[in-house]
Amino acid sequence: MTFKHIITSTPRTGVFQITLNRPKALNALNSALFTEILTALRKADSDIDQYGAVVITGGDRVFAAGADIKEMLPIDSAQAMSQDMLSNWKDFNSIGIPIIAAVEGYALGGGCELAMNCDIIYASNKAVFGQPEVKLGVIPGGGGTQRLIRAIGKSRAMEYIITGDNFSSIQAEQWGLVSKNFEPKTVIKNALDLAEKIAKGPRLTSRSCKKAINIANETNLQNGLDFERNIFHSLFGNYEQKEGMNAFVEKRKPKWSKL
Ligand code: DAK
Repeated sequence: MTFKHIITSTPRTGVFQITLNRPKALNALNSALFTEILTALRKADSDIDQYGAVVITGGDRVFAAGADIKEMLPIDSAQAMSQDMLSNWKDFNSIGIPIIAAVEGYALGGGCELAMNCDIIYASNKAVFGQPEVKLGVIPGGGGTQRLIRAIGKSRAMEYIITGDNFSSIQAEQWGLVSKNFEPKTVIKNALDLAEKIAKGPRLTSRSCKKAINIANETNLQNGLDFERNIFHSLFGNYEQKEGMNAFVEKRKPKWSKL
């Protein structure tokens, strides 16, 4: 599988890495690039024997400075609506494999939204987040108004989306948007370590964790609890549940891979 705007690799066993590769445009997310991300994600998602986790990164300098402004500039609202512009972003939500964003430098606009689409965000302590769309005369369109409020609360989301001001990775960690901060240029390594740890674990079960946690953002507590219990029940009898519980009883390490 060859791509123009991303590089894919398998740097660790079970780990699929996607590196955004439009450095001259600060990894601006044009529609072709986003389609490539989805294609690559589907590939990793469809092969649970090969892959247990994904890392998405922009490399050591920048994560992504947003959707491609030059691509969007000439579009009018009739075209945006008739083409359902960038609507394939929602397909990201159907990916079951855990995804870690490794953020260095700017994660702005669609870049911040791409990171928030991922399941875990690791970032450099010098990384910069923001939803500056208001300064372009638009609002966030890739989930920013919906996901930022859930991550950092209403008052902060209002302040930063309405002003378009950036916020630091240190703030992002304190507010719960970022899971952990690291020294610059060490984020990818730390993200790969985490991805490898997840990939070495029970892969069906980690996907089930992801599914259940994501439901919490989308439904009320009672429905979420019902959903969680249904997933819990459904896991009984599968290889990972038998192996995990047998290993505990037999006082040995579980062997998660059947290969
Ligand atoms: N789009 C296109 N090109 C970009 C870009 C972007 N978002 N960001 C940077 N570039 C390009 C610059 O035009 C420049 O290109 P050349 O002039 O060299 O050809 C090159 O990258 C280097 O940028 P700068 O010269 O500006 O670099 P600086 O270090 O001076 O500044 C910066 C870095 C990140 C502060 C600055 O580039 C900047 O402010 N960039 C724009 C940030 C921004 O406004 N981002 C939000 C874009 S709107 C949706 C999904 C997603 C979205 C919408 C809908 N749906 C699912 C419906 C998302 C929308 C957005 O993200």
